[in-house]
Amino acid sequence: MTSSFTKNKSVLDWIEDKIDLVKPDKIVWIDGSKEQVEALRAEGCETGEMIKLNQELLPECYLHRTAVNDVARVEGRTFICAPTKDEAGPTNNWMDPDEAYKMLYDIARDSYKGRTMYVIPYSMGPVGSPFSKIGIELTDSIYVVLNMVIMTRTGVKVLEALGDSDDWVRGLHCKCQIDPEKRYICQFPQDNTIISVNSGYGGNVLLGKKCFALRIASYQGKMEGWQAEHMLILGVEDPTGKVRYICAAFPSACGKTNLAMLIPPESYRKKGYKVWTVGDDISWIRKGPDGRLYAINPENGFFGVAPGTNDKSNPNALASTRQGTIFTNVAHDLDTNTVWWEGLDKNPPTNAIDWTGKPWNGKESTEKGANPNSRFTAPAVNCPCISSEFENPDGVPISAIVFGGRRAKLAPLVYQSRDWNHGVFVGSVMASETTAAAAGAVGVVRRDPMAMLPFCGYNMADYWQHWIDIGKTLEKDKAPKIFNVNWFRKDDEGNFMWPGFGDNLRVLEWILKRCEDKVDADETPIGYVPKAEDINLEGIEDKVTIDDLNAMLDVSKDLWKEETDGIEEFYGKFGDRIPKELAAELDTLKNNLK
Ligand code: GTP
Ligand code: SPV
Ligand code: MN
Repeated sequence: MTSSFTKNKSVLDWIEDKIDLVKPDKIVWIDGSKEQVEALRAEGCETGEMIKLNQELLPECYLHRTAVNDVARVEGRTFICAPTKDEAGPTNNWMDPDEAYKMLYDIARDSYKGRTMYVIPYSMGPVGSPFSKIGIELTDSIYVVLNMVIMTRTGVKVLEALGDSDDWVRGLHCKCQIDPEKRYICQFPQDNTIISVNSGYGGNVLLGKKCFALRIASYQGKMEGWQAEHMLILGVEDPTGKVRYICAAFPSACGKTNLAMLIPPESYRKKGYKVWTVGDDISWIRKGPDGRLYAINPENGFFGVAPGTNDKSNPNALASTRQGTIFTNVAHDLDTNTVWWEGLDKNPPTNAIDWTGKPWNGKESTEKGANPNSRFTAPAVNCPCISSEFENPDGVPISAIVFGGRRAKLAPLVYQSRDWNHGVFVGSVMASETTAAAAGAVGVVRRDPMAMLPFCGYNMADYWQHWIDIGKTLEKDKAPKIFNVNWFRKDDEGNFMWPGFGDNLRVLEWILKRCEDKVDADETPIGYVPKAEDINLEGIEDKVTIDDLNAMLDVSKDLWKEETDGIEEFYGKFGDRIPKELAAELDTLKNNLK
């Protein structure tokens, strides 16, 4: 094969091979130009894949509806195709690579007949940054192309940066018949390859995101000495103008986008506090020349949860969606040709189409207008609080790493680990209630280590070992401090105890003070917990009392003893692959609880 876009033989040979397999009518290279994007939007509207929204209210914005059986990641059909089952580990689905290729090629064969193959060269991370990695995704979906153009850096400049290297991630996506019985999302970490068939939804098909930037990249990081994590990155600017950066890992739909774009409470704003967004979902982390850990956001946009996003909860996210955004599976207001979702405002449209494509009257219907996992794909540049360091090829230095999840009971509002290894333990035993971001039951507590359960591309125990090993290379005063937070603790009536959202800055302030040894804490069996009076409640004294705070910070020995049984059972799945440092941490916890 020849092409005017690249002479890279590994690229051309691979594409030629895939053309032979899927047999497209036409091949289109995504060059990164505005004209091409415009033409694809128009074509998407002609085919009915995209709906052009009111261009005065929502310029360059479009709506897309996926098939009703295809609205979330499918963890049960996601496979790590490593050479052996052990390399994938007990928390991943595994398939033998040869068998997987054969099965996937049988499904994909001839599936582009009568269709166009789009070739998307993309960079995860700023083009040319030492952190960045290149991928090529082949797809037969205009929706995928238009999303990838927002979520990643695409086009000719990426091929130029690649040159004739064969260090790039191969991605093949085939819509096929969107048959849920033949839907497979397969990662081949040893081959830098991803194959996704029979889906058209977000995390299943935007292959740069979870498939590459987490599953493949976590494996690359293990081999190359860096880390790929399901973490937001934010900068907290204090009144002196100093900015300190925090990475935080929460499971899907547990508050990363919201925290990353936080608006400080009024009392903090008056003092001069600001929060800057570097990333809302994924961090690539490596040691910098000064011995500290640095992080970049490999993405270029936000694929955010729509429901609940409004001008109170997250005005920055809402503002990010006012231009150049693709909405997926939200309600379509026919009167204004705009979009609506639950929690946007108290005024649902009456003449609308719901996410399934049926007529919908929001004032009368008991059904939801938007799918609970409906999403917006918004360019990062739209975000009013985007960090000036967003494009910094060297990343930002990390002061603190924060883990967190949805726990109605047990986990206190915040606690700090005693040191790096204990922090890795805290991340490894994270548990959280499941959400609509993945197909399946919602609200079930499950272990989700480092929020990476569905995203770790190799054996989770080896991944923990990698964390321990990274820690060994860090000098004590340069290693980020590690914390755990829980915004979701509930009282006996089932109400959230902590107001959350902007008020989470109060907790971040305590975290940053701890990083600089500026505040004391109480030592408990699980780690350091704040003294209630050290969490600033200025402006919310009527909502949260010191007694409430004490209740949120409570560490119940009985509940934690039960928890250690669960941890022991979970660790048991990994046999003797569990790092000895983590086994020792579990022993320490058990002793502390005696
Ligand atoms: P993914 O994109 O799936 O990785 O999700 P995410 O982690 O970015 O979650 P997001 O910020 O979109 O939040 C998901 C849900 O959690 C939304 O419905 C929010 O309203 C809710 N949420 C976020 N922050 C808070 C908080 O501090 N308190 C409470 N109670 N809910 C929150
Ligand atoms: C998540 O589920 O964590 C997401 C959305 O960020 S998806 O891209 O579908 O994985
Ligand atoms: Mn996510």
